[in-house]
Amino acid sequence: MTERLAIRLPSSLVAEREGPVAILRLNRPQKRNALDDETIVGIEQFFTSLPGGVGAALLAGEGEHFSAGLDLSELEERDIVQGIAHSNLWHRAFEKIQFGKVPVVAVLQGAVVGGGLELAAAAHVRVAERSAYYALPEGSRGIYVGGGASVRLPRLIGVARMVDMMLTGRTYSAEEGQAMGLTTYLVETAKGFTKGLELAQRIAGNAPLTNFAVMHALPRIAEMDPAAGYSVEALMSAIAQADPDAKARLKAFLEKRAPKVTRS
Ligand code: 1HE
Repeated sequence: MTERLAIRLPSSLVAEREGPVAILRLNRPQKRNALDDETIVGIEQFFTSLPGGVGAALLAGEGEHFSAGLDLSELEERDIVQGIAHSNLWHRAFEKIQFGKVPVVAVLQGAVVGGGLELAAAAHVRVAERSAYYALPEGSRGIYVGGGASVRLPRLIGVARMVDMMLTGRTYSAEEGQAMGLTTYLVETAKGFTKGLELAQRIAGNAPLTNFAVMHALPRIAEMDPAAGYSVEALMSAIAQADPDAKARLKAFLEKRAPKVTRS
C-alpha cells in the first residue's frame, strides 16, 4: 500500500512510502522535470529526512521524461562565487543520494540529460525503459556540468566517452547505455517503476550493515591503493559478519530456512 511521507517538499516533488521503500517522484512534467534550486534543496531534504524502517529509496520522474536537467530559465547572471555556491548546492544534495542512509534505485524514461543524468548517476542502480536516452547538452548551451558529472560519469563510462558526449552532443540510447554502464537494467516502456520497486524492496531486505558497506566502504576502497584497500575490506568484512543480523542469516541458511541462489 502506498502512503504519503510527511516530509516538507516543494510542489515539484512528491514523497511516498511503500513498506520499507521511500519513493521520491520528480513532479514537474510540464517542464520535463527540469531541476530548479527549490527542487534540488527538496531532494536533499528528502534524502536526509528518511524515517526509520526505510531500507531503500526509489527515484522516479512523472511524465514522459525523467529530467531535462538544470532549469535553464533560472540561469540568471551569477558571478563566479555565486556560480560555485550553486554547483555546491547540487553536489551537497546528490552526495546525500550516493552516500546517504539507504541505497537508491532510479527509474529512467525519455530524456535523462544534463543535470538529469547527473542526478541519475548518483543513484546506485538505474532501471531504464527503452525510451530513455542520455545526453550532456551543456556544450551547446555554453555551460559546464555542475552536479557532479565530472566525478561520477568518468567512473561509470570513462573520461573519453564523457568528453565525446560533451563536445559533440552525442546521445546514447537506453540499450547503448547498458553496454556502457549507465543502464543497470533495461525494461520495456511503462515497466520501469514496477521493476525499480521490486529491486528496491529486495535491497531493503538485505542486512542494513551490508548495504552500508556497499554504499560507503566499497566506492572508497575502490579508490584506495590495493594494500590499503585489502586492509579496509578486511575490517569491513569483520564488522559485517559480527553483526547479529549476519549471524541469524547464516544460521537460517545452514538450517535450510533461507532461499538458495537461483539462476534468474
Ligand atoms: C525546460 C527545460 C529546461 C524543458 N529548463 N525549461 N537541459 C537541456 O538542455 C534540455 C532542454 N530540454 C529539451 O531539450 C527538451 O525540452 C526535451 C528533449 C527534454 C523534451 O522535449 P519536449 O518536446 O517533450 O518538450 P518541450 O516542448 O521542449 O518543453 C516543454 C516545456 O518545458 C517548455 O516550456 P513551455 O513553457 O514552452 O511549455 C520548455 O521550455 C520547458 N523545458 N526543458 C527549463 N532544462 C548543474 S549543471 C547542469 C547543467 C544542465 O543540466 S544543462 C542541460 C539543460
